[in-house]
Amino acid sequence: MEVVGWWEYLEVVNLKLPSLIQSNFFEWQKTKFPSGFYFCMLQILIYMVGTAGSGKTYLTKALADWFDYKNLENVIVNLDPGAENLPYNPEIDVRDYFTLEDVMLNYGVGPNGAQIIAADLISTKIEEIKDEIEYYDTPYVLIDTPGQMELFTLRESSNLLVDTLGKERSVMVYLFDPVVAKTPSGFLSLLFMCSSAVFKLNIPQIQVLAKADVLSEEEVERILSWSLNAEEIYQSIHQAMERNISLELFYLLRDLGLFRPLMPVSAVENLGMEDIYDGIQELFYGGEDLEKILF
Ligand SMILES: Nc1nc2c(ncn2[C@@H]2O[C@H](COP(=O)(O)OP(=O)(O)O)[C@@H](O)[C@H]2O)c(=O)[nH]1
Ligand SMILES: [Mg+2]
Repeated sequence: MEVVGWWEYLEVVNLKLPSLIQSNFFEWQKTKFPSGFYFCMLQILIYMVGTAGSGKTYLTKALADWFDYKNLENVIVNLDPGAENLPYNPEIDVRDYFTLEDVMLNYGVGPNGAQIIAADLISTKIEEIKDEIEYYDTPYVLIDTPGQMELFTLRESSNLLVDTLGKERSVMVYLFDPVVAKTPSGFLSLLFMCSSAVFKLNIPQIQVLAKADVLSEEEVERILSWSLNAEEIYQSIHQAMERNISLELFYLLRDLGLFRPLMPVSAVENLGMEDIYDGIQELFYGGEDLEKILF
């Protein structure tokens, strides 16, 4: 039996992952291919998303190292054309197609204009990036997105990219900047921002409290309690701000499913990598480890 890429197979049967899981697809697949060959190694795309300086690039490196340590094959995609001194060597790099400097020279614009043009230019290289990713065919693809979050989340080219690479195999790791998340109003703002990323890109999200090593234990606990409880953050905001904010707003956020436990992570201390991995397994395989399902 020839190895069939999972994406080709999905195209043939036209099924989406959730229905595969519900229909006990993996069990069916084992009976279909009793020789022990299981083709369906789902290639999962992990997008790192967060505000500028929140730690996306360093978390990409730390997670890739952890995957390597666990013998989980992975590749890194750098989507930041302005990246300098990356801590990792990306297998796939948008800078191979163009850099921020190229854009500034060719279009006669400054760095801000170039960032926006570059974000849109990515849409012209999607097929090439897709081919490169599929050439590697590793179960995990870590995608480091451009510095400023809005360059990725608000541009139409990102929707096109996520769609073309495959929404059904995509997850976003959203990084809460620890310094911003420390204050109640900062935390609430980040909650709005991460929900805007979900609305725009329409893929599942794992929320992490980045650089947790720079916070005290009490600060981490307080931020985690806000992420779990609408009333808790409402009370804190009420105390800290002069203005009245309706409790209904917090209930709305809660009912939209935005209050989810934040995972503290640190690229410096290698904290939380397993939690991210478990979160991904939970999303795609209902908590079962991939290997347990396939073998
Ligand atoms: N203390 C600490 N610093 C970090 C951590 N991750 C990143 N940084 C630092 O934060 C800065 C921004 O990180 P970077 O990953 O480039 O952010 P990005 O703009 O979101 O990609 C860098 O100077 C990193 O050294 C972390 O887990 N702990
Ligand atoms: Mg970066």
